[in-house]
Amino acid sequence: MRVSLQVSSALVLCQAILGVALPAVEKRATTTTASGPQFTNGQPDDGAGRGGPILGGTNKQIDLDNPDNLGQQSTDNGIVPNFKWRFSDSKTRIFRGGWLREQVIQDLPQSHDISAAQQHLDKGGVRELHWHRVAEWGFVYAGSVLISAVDEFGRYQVEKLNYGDIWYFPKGVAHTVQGLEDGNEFLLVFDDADFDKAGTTFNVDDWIAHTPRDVLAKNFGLPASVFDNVPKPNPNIFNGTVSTKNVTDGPAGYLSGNASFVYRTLQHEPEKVPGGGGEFYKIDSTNFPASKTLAATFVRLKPGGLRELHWHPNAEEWLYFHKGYARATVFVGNTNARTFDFGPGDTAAFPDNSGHYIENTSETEDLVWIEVYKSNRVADIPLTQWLALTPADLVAQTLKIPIEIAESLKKEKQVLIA
Ligand SMILES: *[C@@H]1O[C@H](CO)[C@@H](O)[C@H](O)[C@H]1NC(C)=O
Ligand SMILES: *[C@@H]1O[C@H](CO)[C@@H](O)[C@H](O)[C@H]1NC(C)=O
Ligand SMILES: *[C@@H]1O[C@H](CO)[C@@H](O)[C@H](O)[C@H]1NC(C)=O
Ligand SMILES: CC(=O)N[C@H]1CO[C@H](CO)[C@@H](O)[C@@H]1O
Repeated sequence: MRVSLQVSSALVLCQAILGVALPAVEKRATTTTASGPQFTNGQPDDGAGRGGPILGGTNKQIDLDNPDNLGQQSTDNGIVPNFKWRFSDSKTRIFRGGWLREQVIQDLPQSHDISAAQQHLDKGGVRELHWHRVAEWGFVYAGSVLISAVDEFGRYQVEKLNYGDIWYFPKGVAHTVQGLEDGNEFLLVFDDADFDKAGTTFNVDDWIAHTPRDVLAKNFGLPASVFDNVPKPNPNIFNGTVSTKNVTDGPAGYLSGNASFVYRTLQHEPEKVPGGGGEFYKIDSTNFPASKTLAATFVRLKPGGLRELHWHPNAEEWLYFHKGYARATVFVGNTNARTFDFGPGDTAAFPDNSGHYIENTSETEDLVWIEVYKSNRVADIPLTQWLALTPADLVAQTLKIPIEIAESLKKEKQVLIA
């Protein structure tokens, strides 16, 4: 009674402010409620008396893509911050030679450990020579690129990378990347969330342009006029021609074997996935020794598959969704949980140690994503394995389930359940 009184006084107020009558709205609300849950129609209405239609401004497409933001999951509870960022909401910086769009802590404040970007290089396009005060990790998902790097010992590496290949440049290692095919694109991940902070990236021409000319002359033993055409401001990405020169005679040799900054994911066996739900590659310092501050997985989950309920004892989880559609609920403790819907180009950061799953919500399409942790290793504890390796009677008493069920739980990690 009190509710309907409030509603009708609100309506009267609206009518007074807008100078219009709103009976049609009221009628639509009643109709909506009568026809079952409206989440997949983009309305926060469970069809059973909770919620109602959105009458104000809204982005219909985003509502349709994110039914869980509309309250679809009745198991969600509490105020849980947003853990998702769409690269499509980033400002794309366009250059001759390619483009770049980032996700930094100012975009996704819940990503405390990691920032990231998608970068595109045309054939011959160059991400100019530079270094960072943070480590850089890259995953090629289209075309192929040339990477070139030099470390503190004067060791160097020049390699062509293709789909699925990964690079890791430790903090401070000098490097550059060039696109080799008609279209080349990769994911960049950094082990610091505040990537745009001053003092994070150092570009070669920016430095040269801001060094006294007499010092340049002395440093290189060359006339200062050699550097008259160094671009100001530095372009970041520029169009160029594909490199044909090799580096030779490095006094400290080539970065190979365990010192290599390159890991060719698909040339290795995936991890064992007893659950049979897809493929799971782990790339961390146990198989890619250079990658000491970032650990990753590359996952393909079949339609209907589930990345089993688990948490990570060692780190916050950063995610990039490459293909397909997903749903994940993040349990953050103290009765609080929130479900998110993900599609291609979405990123996310799940809090350190929060419980979660990832489900493929497509009937037909594989779900492909990348997880990155600011850690030297990938680590998880699955719910099922935990319960299976705890005295069955304690599990049964805690969850009020039959002891036979507690005794039958799988002791091996399932990882991806079909
Ligand atoms: C880069 O773009 C500029 C401007 O269009 C053009 O003059 C130049 O020839 C291009 N360079 C290469 C290597 O394609
Ligand atoms: C550069 O090195 C690659 C790989 O070692 C070799 O195949 C290629 O012929 C070399 N190119 C030149 C121009 O020396
Ligand atoms: C390379 O690293 C792996 C894994 O850390 C280690 O088992 C192996 O002994 C190392 N090989 C060499 C030649 O150092
Ligand atoms: C093919 C298949 O089983 N797809 C499932 C994907 O996940 C959603 C739930 O998130 C199910 O509704 C689909 O049936």
